[in-house]
Amino acid sequence: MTDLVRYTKNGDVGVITIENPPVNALSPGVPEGIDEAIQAIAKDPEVKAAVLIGGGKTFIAGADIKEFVKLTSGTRQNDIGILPFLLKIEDSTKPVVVAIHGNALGGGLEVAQACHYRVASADARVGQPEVNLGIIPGAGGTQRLPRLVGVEKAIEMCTTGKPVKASEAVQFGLIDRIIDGDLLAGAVAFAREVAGKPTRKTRERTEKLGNAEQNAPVFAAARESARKKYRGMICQLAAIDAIEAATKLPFEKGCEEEARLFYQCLYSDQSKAQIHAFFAEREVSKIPDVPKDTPTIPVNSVAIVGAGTMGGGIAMVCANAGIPVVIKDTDQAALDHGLATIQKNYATSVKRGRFTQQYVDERLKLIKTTLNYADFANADMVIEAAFENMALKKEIFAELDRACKRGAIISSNTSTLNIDEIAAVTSRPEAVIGMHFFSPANVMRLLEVVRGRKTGKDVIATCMQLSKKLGKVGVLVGNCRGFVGNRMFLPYIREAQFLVEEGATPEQVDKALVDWGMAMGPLAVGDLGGLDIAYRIRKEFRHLEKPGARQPFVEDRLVEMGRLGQKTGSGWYKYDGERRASSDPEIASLVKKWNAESGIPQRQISPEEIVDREIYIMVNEGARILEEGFALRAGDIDTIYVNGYGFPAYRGGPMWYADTVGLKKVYDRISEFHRQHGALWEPAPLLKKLADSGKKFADYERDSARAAD
Ligand code: ZOZ
Repeated sequence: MTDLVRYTKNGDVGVITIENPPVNALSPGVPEGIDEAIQAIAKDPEVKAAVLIGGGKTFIAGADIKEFVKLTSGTRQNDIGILPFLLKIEDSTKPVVVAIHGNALGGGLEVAQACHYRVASADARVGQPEVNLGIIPGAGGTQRLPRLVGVEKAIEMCTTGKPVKASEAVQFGLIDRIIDGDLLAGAVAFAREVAGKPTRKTRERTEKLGNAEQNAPVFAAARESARKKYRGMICQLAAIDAIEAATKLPFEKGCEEEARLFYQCLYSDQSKAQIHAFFAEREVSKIPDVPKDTPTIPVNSVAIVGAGTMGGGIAMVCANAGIPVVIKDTDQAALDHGLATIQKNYATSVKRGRFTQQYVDERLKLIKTTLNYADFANADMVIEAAFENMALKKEIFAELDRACKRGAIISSNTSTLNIDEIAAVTSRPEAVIGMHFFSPANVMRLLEVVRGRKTGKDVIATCMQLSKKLGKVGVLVGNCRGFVGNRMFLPYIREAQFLVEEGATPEQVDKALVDWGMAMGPLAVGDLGGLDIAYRIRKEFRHLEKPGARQPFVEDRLVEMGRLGQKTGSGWYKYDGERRASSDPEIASLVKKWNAESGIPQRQISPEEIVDREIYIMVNEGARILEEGFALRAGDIDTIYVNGYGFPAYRGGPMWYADTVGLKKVYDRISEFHRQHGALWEPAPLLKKLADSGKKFADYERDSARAAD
């Protein structure tokens, strides 16, 4: 056997164990090792059946994604070659039982499908998540899965990419038996039950494939829904095509079609971008001066200041992770209101089937309220989520310094204020850090962890670890105005206003960006969050703008008219009682009038120019952030944008996207905008440097980054 696969015997059952930590990916050596074991079993008259199982925490989590990168970058020539070895498993005359715990994902589930029987622990997860990487199953999954679970379920699993629990998969025939207790022992016993019986080859099964007439409307509906739900993405449609091939072609031909579509997707820019996003998300936890073995502080209880929208959302996040929380506010009415909102949000989740009532009752028991800081005395961590005002935060932090035990982490959820200034009012700035959750906190995956000048490394390590426990993607950023996400987002929403002030309609601006892949247009986003928020920030920080720099004016006027967005029924759009947007003729005439008064020349603006200006203004700011060291890597900025700002994963994030366009081209276009629109478009020095030397943001490594100071 190879080093990655171990073969042992348990009496008359051969046990093949994959030992390729951490996730038992199908790296080179794993298929070969399994193949050798299957051959050994075939030759051994004592062995009547086989069990295939994962060593460590999981079964196989899929193909080795690093091998895909080698293929597409040209450092590996041959294909991945998993298909032929799966045929050999399936052709074994002695039954092969796969025993699944942890995850059987992608190529891992495809291996399982080629085995004759599948048993699993109840909490194991099985899925075809390839679409999250912009590809489709490439080792027969689109051909065998519909044979096991039917066309509709196969389409659902391959297009959503969502894994299902084994306890659910047993109901639709993907798993044959759930094993309670010791999985290996249960699987060996199962193997003995089926030993000697004729083996069933999945590829020869046809009973669930349906016929052309039944399938036609299913495929038509699936394509229509995929086009809507996954706007602009190609892999979901390719997965549907491959599954349709399973229903129309013999297995071998279907596999050829699957391979063609698989490679088409794999070599696409979309897949390269999504694979980048996958690895970038895992890279964020690597902080050069905070190594993996940095000691962490146990966080077994959290105290939250403020029962408003953010405080309540953060309380739910903690409770969902099993951490008890106490929320403090200044009066009982605020606490009652906050708690009622939390209860309402949980009730909605129960109604939608996301949580059971029992789960919610348990979570609610973990949430307490108080009017006194004295109840913070035992908290391991505080998250302050009060109103965004420096004087108020300073007052609160001085109180927290008095109330909290030594060793507690004291964090702020501020999105705009200076963490060092807040930390300076305490006697322990090393315990102070920013935990910038995004709204709604219980939904959004992104969490910016903001490092102050004096923040302790143990505090950083703890917050990064905690973010994972809370189900968030924590990204360490430096302490600059707006941190990373909002620092780039402010120019983006400002540019959207300039476009309107030059003659584009709000609809044209938003549509160009939505068509390009953004989850929402920038003006609609403003309406959703409330135009008064950006208004306040603009006013508060106006003195820091470059003197004489162009300022937008239309949105300020909308706010001054009381058009604050969705909450007032009108902003850039008007909204009905269900908060559905429609174009507002009043806006069109107001903007026309104001624009005429402003003297700004009016013109038609193409969708291409709208997208270039919107995305490149962010990229330019991102380049500054990177050079100034407020983000550790370009990939960290991409992770922030894909997880917190509705940036399409299939474009990889703003910095990756700029790399794919080519930094010389991006620099030239930004220089053109600089000539046309002035100082706000001054190209970032790093962008120029990389463009001149033919490099990419992905190549850029700063010697010392402020996020790592
Ligand atoms: O890691 C989580 C996960 O979701 N992994 C990806 C699962 C996935 O997408 N599988 C499908 C892969 S594509 C595929 O299988 C295509 C296919 O059909 C085969 C095609 C064959 C071609 C035939 C051509 C005709 C997971 C849920 C598994 C675990 O989550 P955790 O939070 O516990 O751990 P992570 O995410 O921090 O990961 C730990 C380390 O493992 C690395 N890793 C994970 N999955 C990998 C992988 N490396 C390579 N390949 C994978 N599939 C991950 O990068 C991390 O590494 P470090 O260095 O950051 O620790």
